[in-house]
Amino acid sequence: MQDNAAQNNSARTIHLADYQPFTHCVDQVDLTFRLHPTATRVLAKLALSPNPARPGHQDLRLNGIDLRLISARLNGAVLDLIADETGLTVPATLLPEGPFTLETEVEIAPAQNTALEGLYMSNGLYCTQCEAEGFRKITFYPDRPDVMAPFRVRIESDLPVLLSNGNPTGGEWVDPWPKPAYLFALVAGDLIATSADFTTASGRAVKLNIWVRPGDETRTDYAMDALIRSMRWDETAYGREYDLDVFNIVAVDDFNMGAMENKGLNIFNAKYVLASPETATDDDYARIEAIIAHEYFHNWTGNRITCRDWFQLCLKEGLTVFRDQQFSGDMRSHAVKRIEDVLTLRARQFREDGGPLAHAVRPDSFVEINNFYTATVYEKGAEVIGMLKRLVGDDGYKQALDLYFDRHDGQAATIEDWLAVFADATGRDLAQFKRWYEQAGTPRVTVKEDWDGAGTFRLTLSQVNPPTPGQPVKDAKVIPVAVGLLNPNGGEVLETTVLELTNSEQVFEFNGLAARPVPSILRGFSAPVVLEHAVDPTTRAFLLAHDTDPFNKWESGRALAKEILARMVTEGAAPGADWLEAMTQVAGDDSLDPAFRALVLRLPGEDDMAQTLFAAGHVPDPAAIHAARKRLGLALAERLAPALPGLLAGTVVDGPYSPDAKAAGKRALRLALLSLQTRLDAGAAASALFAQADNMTDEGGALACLLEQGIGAEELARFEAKWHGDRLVMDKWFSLQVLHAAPEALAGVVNRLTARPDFDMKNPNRFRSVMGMLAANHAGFHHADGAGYRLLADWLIKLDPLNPQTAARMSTGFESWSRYDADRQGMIRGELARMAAAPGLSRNLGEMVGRMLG
Ligand code: 0A1
Ligand code: ZN
Repeated sequence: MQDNAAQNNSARTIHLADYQPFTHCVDQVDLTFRLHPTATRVLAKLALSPNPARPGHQDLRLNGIDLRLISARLNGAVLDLIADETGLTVPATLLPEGPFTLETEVEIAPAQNTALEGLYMSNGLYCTQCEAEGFRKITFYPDRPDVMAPFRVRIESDLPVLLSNGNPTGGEWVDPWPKPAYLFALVAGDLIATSADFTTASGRAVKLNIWVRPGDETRTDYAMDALIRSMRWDETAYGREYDLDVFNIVAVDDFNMGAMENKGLNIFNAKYVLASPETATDDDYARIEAIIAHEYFHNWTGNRITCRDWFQLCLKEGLTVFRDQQFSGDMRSHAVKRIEDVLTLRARQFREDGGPLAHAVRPDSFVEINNFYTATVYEKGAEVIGMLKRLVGDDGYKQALDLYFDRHDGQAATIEDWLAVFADATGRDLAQFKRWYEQAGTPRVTVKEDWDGAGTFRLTLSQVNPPTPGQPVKDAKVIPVAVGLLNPNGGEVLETTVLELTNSEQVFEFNGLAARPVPSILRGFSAPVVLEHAVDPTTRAFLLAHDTDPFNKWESGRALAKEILARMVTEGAAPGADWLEAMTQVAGDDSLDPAFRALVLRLPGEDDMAQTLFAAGHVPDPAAIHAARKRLGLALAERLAPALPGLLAGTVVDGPYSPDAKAAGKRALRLALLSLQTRLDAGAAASALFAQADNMTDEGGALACLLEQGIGAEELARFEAKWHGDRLVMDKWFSLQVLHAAPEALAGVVNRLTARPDFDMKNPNRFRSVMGMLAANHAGFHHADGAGYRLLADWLIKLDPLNPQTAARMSTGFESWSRYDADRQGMIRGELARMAAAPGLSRNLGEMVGRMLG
């Protein structure tokens, strides 16, 4: 009954071009669950009819994996059918011409389901994960998103809390909204709810419940507050109301991803629900707010309007990420949120786009859909919508979205449908824009300036779209480039204006200028591109001081830091004076938002530097990058030394802890300064903060400052003694040690941690705390002895038979192999080949490894 990886290893490629509607319509689904850890019975009664979109008398093919078929009946008469490895076929010869009912009974074993897909058990709790294709591990069904049906669910069990989708009615859960099977959910167990009442704009009373294990109910207030704010925001910003009488959220300990938007019953990784000041950091609070909002927003963008097929995944994910980013910006600071989003985009999506796993926002083929829940589909998908909004304007965007909800409510839609509403609402031709969905790779935009000395300034913009796997040649895209012009005194002479780059090269002219302006290009990061613009350090420092666009103000400091680091690595240069001076100014400028100052003071990451150096034609040396970054941090600390105590004193937050953006920004600045101070005082200030901290931001942040400098063993032990009973906090304890281990010590640290009894590889959070951080510790993972590569491969091979989804996700640690020198390339390819040859390799990990090997 257990997922047999070898069995599923039939690597069949699915193509978008082969799409066909399903042969039948499902008019009603009735499910009965008799729960048992190793012998759950699932009775499914499906009301079916031939689909007019597929004329002819067709066989009925239902998906089903690891199901023991007990019985099947057609219109009440017993059928003698045998299921194969992937499903069940009822031949057309047995089917009537019109509507009919099919009843099946199957047995499954949730307690043995370590893949966490389908129905499984987590710490005594029954729960489900059906996206993308998990429902077929629960019952025989057309498990595809374009088959939408109303569901009724009955759960038979002695457990106190029994939940499914929709409204509880007469001992059943009834969901009136037709939905695809991937949005089905069931939860059963010993749970406690925190509840609240919400009334929608049109007066519907909704009961909100957040269900957690007994003892955790003290940590649900923030999630509830975020949910209520999300519901209100969707009403005011998009005119979208909630559409059931109850909205349930459940926190589970074992979950492959962040959370899941099942209709009326969102299931969350506990990490993104539970928060208290003592156990969660400011970043945790911000992520909880964003993910609660994301899942809630899916109710319209994903559930009411879903995807025709999995190639259209970005239709729901790109749009929902875009909406949660707008929400977080409204709740906090748009400037800070934009900078953080771009940092993530570059770290994850640009990295993906520049390597063997590059794929289009809407891919046109896949082997395993679970491998396409990627930064490209999610984050680049959101960027594409941001560009669309910029091109059609705020009003055009609003009209298009209203039309989208009107036209496609209750449907399973496509990217063509999405673009058509924009074309119809605004009259704009989007044929060229569609390339953003179809072509992988990060465009490079080059800028050249020309000043004629007589009032005319010209910008020549050109674009190059680099080749990616399977897409050697590309056409020019439409790229919105937001620009502003500053005069030499720092005043703005041209407000933000969007230039539309549609050809491979175009000239844009600005007339009537009194003096040569300083251009601020790609304001707000108006397109997901790499900008190549030769700017001298003095001008970068000028823009850092004067740009009115907060994103570009930050970006100037960032570019300066990266250029200096690059020269330190490649030429052995000293830390640049312009940058040190500029950082001193920013650190002491109380007129700037502390959160913004913290972002400016944060040094570029080592993986980011490797990416940047590689793009500039160098072979990145991880050890040299690590050493240079250390030197740069020390130089900045020494430069700021006289001011640091005063600056640190200025960041003390008075009063009890509050997770709001203002207080969090101050704490972020304090930790950025503390990281510098710790380079000078042997950890005195960080130890003091650690000892007196009353919240996890300070406690964990101070510990990180110490570990970063190779000290803090005593604090680490105190942290463990205090928190050993708390799974989520102990995940941080694991992560911090791995992330901050010295390069040569990393393998030893990982081996020590994985030998502990509380390293439970079946728990994805714990596995990621160690293995995710192993790959994130750039200099350690890429240490020349290859121990990091071997360790990650060993553990992926061990995890794959238990949880192929998480093993496949974590394999992206290897995706950037082609940047490095021949020795490292050889070692990584050797590990990839070793994984490829592992007996019984899953389709998930098999596809990833195959794509990385090329
Ligand atoms: N749709 C969810 C993410 C999700 C995707 C796949 C999963 O299992 C394979 C689980 C969750 C979201 O966007 O939040
Ligand atoms: Zn989503």
